[in-house]
Parts: sequence; structure tokens; C-alpha cells
Amino acid sequence: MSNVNVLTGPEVAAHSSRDSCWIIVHGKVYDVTDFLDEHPGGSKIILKYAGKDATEAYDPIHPPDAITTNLPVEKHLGAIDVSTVAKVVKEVTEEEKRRQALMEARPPLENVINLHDFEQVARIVLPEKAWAYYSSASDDEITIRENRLAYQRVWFRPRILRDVSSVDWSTTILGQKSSLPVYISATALGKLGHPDGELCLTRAAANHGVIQMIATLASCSFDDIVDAAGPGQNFFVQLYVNRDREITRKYVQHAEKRGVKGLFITVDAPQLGRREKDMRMKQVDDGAGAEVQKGHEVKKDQGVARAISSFIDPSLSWKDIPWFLSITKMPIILKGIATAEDAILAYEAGVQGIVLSNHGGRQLDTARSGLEVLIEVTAALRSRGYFPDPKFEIYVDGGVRRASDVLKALALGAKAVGVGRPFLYAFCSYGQAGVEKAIQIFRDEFEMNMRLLGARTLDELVPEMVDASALTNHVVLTPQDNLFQNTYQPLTSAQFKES
Ligand code: PPY
Repeated sequence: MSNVNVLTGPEVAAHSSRDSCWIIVHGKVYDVTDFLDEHPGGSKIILKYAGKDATEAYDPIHPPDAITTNLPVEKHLGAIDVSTVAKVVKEVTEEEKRRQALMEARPPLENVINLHDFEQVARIVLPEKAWAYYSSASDDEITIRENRLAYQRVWFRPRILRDVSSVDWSTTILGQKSSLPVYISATALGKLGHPDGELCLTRAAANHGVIQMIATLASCSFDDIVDAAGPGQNFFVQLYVNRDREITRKYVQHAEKRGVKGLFITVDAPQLGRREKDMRMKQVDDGAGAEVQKGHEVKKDQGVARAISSFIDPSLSWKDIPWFLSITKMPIILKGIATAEDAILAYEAGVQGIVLSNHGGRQLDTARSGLEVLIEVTAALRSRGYFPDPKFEIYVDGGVRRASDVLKALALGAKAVGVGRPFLYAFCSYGQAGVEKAIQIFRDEFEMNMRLLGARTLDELVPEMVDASALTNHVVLTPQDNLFQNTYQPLTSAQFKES
């Protein structure tokens, strides 16, 4: 385009009201007046930036192309002459100063010795809004806890005297090499927690032969992530199916063109769960609204996630699967299967895999853990001659924090597991180096646990190596034992430096 309209700062600043609202995002000017009431996050937040540069506020919570996709072209007014935009001197708030001090006092990375440490550091150093969005789960947060507890109800039956001098935990996932039986699962809005967002994952995964699943709602654009790939690096992509199937078709076919190795369609989120921590955070924010918003309806109780989820199509059904199979040659995996009945339907629909998942406890509360579902799924598939089948892989996600968790899932029939929040917390707390450390922790734990379990390769993991008989028992006994309560000490986390 040769005739790009170039606007000045004062011209944009003249449109700072509900009647005429222009904003600048990434050096471009947009007329969002008619869009104000359609904005899933409410008009108030846009009006705060009316006539100004909104890029900094826009970036962490929007996929980069959200504005260009949602706004008709005639509302794209042109480029901005940056030199004419009044510099907004950004005040460093007390909250930001406090956070920076906490960041400086973080435990040094070498003192982080397990994945729980990342979670603990993230809870303290993350902006409240980011922590609320990432950590929240639905309703009473029963399922997110159950995801951990389920692994504790499975016990090992280790084998001995097997010459375990050399152990190997590498594998393939959908035919792609992976240095771990773990892939980085999709988590959204990475820039809420780190300025480089999901690129921290990409760079770390490149150095360690780990596969990253790119989220539809990543803060970094799909292309920025794929462009950052190292030699031979592989990706999967997670898909929220749009009400406008044309948008979905283009997204899928673009991903295929860029060499993505698997399409993980999220099937457990026709509507987003109520994550109350996230919802309460939004209400707190509402106190600082814009004057111009007065008298207009705001969606008050949504939280970050619900506010941007309206594009997801709740009418998605089994009838759509043939269409997906027709538009791409990428393997298709249904992410969010929670029963044997649906696992059978998935197999019969001709997809290449399923993820037994409850969406990190963020969707239907008191849904069972993926690990528990795995047992009934393998049994049901096996009874029909559908399992094992090298052309149909089963993955599990949710609550995985240890290599021992992974080994339990693999022994029970999973091909690999997805790990989301731990890698997210690792990069929010320590950037790329944190993710590399998390991968290293997994490696150390695999080495030790495989030796102690008597499995030299992942193929040697068999159901007989675990006792899962208590897995479906949901009654948890809490020991009220004096020794437990008064003498055994809680394990500590990596310590912050004295400030
Ligand atoms: C989630 O938050 O659980 C997601 O899967 C990502 C998301 C974020 C915002 C809207 C819809 C889904």
C-alpha cells in the first residue's frame, strides 16, 4: 500500500469520547466508536485510552491480531506519526515498586529444586491480576486439588535388580521426537506475567527438544512464536473453535502450512467456567473507571478470561469432526475428554488422539482427574480392540508436578502428559531460564525414578508397576495424628533473600 494515511497525535486526541473514540495500537489508529459496546471486556477499559496509545494495556490480554480481525477495514484509519504523540510519562505505582523489590529478592534459580518452588515464587512476584487469572479454577476449586490428589492415590510397585545403569526417557509424540514424555500444554495470556510471554517457552523448548503447544489465546502471535523456532523444533497448536468457521479454517490451514505437527481441539469449553478469583479481581478494577463511561452498562463480573471468550462456539459437536478432518492433514486430537463413552466416540470419529483433561480444573468443577479417567478409557477401548493402537494416542494433563506423576500415567497407558501451569510459572518467575530449569528438574527426576522403579525405557513401564486400586476412591482420610501434626515438619520452599 503506497497511500498510507498518517495521522498526528493531536488529531487522535480530539477523538476521546464515547461519541467518537479513536485509539492507537502498535502504531496504527483505529476508530472503535461503534465497537465500544461490543467489546467483550466492556467499553470502560477502552474509553480509558480514548484518544491515546493503548498498546501497553492491549498487549497482555489480546492476541496480537484481535483488533485487525474484529474491526471492519474502514475503521482502520491509518498510521500514527509517533513523533507527534504526547509521551505519557508512566507512573510507577507503589504496587509495581513492591513487585520489583520482590523480583529482586527472588530465590536464586539454583535454589529452585522442584516445580512447586516456581509456583510459590510466582504467587508472590506476579501482578495480582495475572496470578488471579492463571491460578484460578472453577467454582469451589475441588477439581484442581483433586488433580494433585489423584496422583497420590496411585502407588508404585517397583522392580529390582535390573541393571539400571542407563535409563532413557525420550519418546515420540504423534511421531515427533521429544526428549521428555511431556509436552508444554497451552496456557493463554503469557504477557500478563512476563513481557516476552510465550516466547520464553519457545526458546527454552528449542534448546531441549521439547514440544510446545501454542494456545489460540497466546499473547504472542502464532507467527512470532513459530518464527522464533530453533532448527528442527516442533509445535502443536491448540484450537478454540470460532463461531465463524472461516476464521477457524484459515487459522488451521495456516498452522499446517507453517509445519505444526498436531491440532489439539479444545472440546471441554463451550462456555468458560466461573473462575471466581479472576472474577473478583475484575470487580476491584472497576473502582478506577473512566468518567465517560458513566451511565453505560459494563460487564462487571466477568474476569479476564470470560471477558474474551465470547468468540468460542458452543454449538460445536461431533458432527463437526469430519469437517476438521477434511480441512487439514495434521493429526487431530480432542483435548478435554472426560469419559470412556466419549473416548470411544473419538476413536470411531477417526481422530488421532485424545487428551484426558479437565482443563486444569478450570471448567466443570468436581469433574474427575485425567488420571482416573485414563483407567476407564483404556479398559473400554481395549474391550473393543481399539487399544493399544499406535495410530491413536492418549495423553493426560492436570496436576502433573513430578516425573513420578508422569511415570504413573505412562504405566497406565498414556503416551505422554501435558504440563501447563508449572512451565507458565517458571517463565513468569525466571523467564526462559526458569523453563530450562523446569525441564532439567524433570530430567533429574526421570533418571532417579526410572532407576528406582526398574524401568530402563518408557516401553518397560507396565500397569503392573503401579497399584491404582484406590484411584477411584474419592474418600480422603485426613489423619488426625499427633506425630503428623506436631512433630513432622512441613517441607520448606526456596527462600527469598532478606530485604
Ligand atoms: C483458560 O483460561 O482456561 C483458557 O483456556 C484460555 C482462555 C482465555 C480467555 C478466554 C477463553 C479461554
